[in-house]
Amino acid sequence: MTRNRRRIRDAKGMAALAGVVSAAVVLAVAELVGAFFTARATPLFALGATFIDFTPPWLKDFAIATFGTNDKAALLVGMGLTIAVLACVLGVVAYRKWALGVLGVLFMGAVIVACVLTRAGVQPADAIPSIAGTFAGLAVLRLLLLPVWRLKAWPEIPADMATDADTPDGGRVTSRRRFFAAAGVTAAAAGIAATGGRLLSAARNNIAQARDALRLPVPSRPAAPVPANVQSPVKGVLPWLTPNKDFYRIDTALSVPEINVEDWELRVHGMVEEEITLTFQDLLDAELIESHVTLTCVSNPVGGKLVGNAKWLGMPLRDVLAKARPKEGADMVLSRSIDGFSASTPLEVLQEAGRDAMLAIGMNGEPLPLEHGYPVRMVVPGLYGFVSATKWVVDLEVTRFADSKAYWTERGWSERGPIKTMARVDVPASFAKLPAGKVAVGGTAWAQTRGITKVEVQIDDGDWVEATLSDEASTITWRQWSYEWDATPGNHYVRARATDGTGEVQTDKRADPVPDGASGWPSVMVTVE
Ligand SMILES: Nc1nc2c(c(=O)[nH]1)N[C@H]1C(S)=C(S)[C@@H](COP(=O)(O)O)O[C@H]1N2
Ligand SMILES: [Mo]
Repeated sequence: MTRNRRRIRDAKGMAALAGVVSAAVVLAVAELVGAFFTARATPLFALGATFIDFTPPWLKDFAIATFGTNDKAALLVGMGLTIAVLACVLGVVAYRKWALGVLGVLFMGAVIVACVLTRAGVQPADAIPSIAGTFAGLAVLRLLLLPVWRLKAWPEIPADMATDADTPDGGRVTSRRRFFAAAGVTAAAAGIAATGGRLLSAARNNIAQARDALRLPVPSRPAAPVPANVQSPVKGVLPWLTPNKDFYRIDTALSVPEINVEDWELRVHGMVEEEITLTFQDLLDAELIESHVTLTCVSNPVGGKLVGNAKWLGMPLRDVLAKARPKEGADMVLSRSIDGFSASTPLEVLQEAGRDAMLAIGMNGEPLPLEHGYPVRMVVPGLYGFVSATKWVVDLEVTRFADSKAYWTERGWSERGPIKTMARVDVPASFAKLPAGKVAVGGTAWAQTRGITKVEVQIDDGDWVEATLSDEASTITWRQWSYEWDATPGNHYVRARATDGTGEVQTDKRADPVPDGASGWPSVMVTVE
């Protein structure tokens, strides 16, 4: 390669690096300044949140199927890579034609500001961190490109010189080494600024501490006692009561909303005789109930783990609605979270006496964990989470299905979501290698509000054989089961199906999660040696 072509290639590489470092500065400065603004208003989170809102059902499904509950980490990594590639291109463009580069950076800045300002609950001032970041990034891009331009202007000076060189015009040409050092120091400073911003915002708004200090009241109606043998005797079947730390988490919130209980308010309005507003203190003072309820996500594939069982403490939604007195003709409650998610729940379900639908403040004896909706969420037995379990809930609008659509309904999912009867095989695991002889098979099954009355197991194409059911705590919790299989050498399929309290047998008809929940029989393939 001739020396000149090499210099051009080097210069382009340096310009691309300058672009990436500048992009890091945009994000870091916005993060630092953003510590003093709404927590969700920094560029990375606003971009990610906007992307999530435009996610079509098949992509959401794919993301959950591929990354499970790490879907958010995957999104952030994907976004980081996309931003890096764009920044390389912008760096080279700015190097070639500065004015065009400036336009490009300002355009990206405008996109970021638009994403920030369209989030729920932000104010115009929340654009300031992104604007500050954009201009800081532009300044750094200019500073880093200056030596690259000088290098181009003086082709007679060897590009790989060890130190800076004087030029005949009385100026200096920075060495490549100095350029890389400057880029490295700037990138490190950006990393420190971003981390500092995160720490600062955590310190300024210490919701985790407030949560730890919160004492929950004693319920007026405690949970019904749990029978002794709800747990399947088979080792490896997940615990009947899901610990909070293991409870699946599904939501569109890229950063968890941080709400002070002093600021929390729930507005109940729409087709009601009396509009009411509840404070957190009102909830603490109300007659609370406690109930074990199994939550299930509509995105759960057959055999999947997006289901969990906890003891919830809260105010019956029936009581909340009784205060507001819904008007004739209303058939739905649209619940909204502070970050713009919404769910449509049939009004009659929320008013049903035996249902235990509630505004929950406690989960397994603790205040709700931040990721599970602190300080207040909805819990509605029998319905998938996307149409009922609004976390960080702040608004209930009594309305009609004909008049309003919920978040996921607007994106191709169903407007209603009763949970389908489903069995799951936990043990043995898929592709397990087992010794021949007695093999313990076990799992769980759920059909919230109908209950589970039978679980059957089928080996390969053999007869369906009844499994042993563990005790039932209630029809709104899952029920575990076990079965002893006399395994013979070879590859085998182990299938299961449940029968619910109405006598209906779980369908073998396969359906994808979109639009109203997966169906089909779970099946694990094992090798017996
Ligand atoms: N604010 C908010 N609430 C939400 C969601 C959401 O995206 N945002 N997702 C719902 C869905 S799809 C499910 S399955 C449940 C999951 O609750 P969990 O994360 O506590 O298990 O929350 C529901 N509540
Ligand atoms: Mo869900």
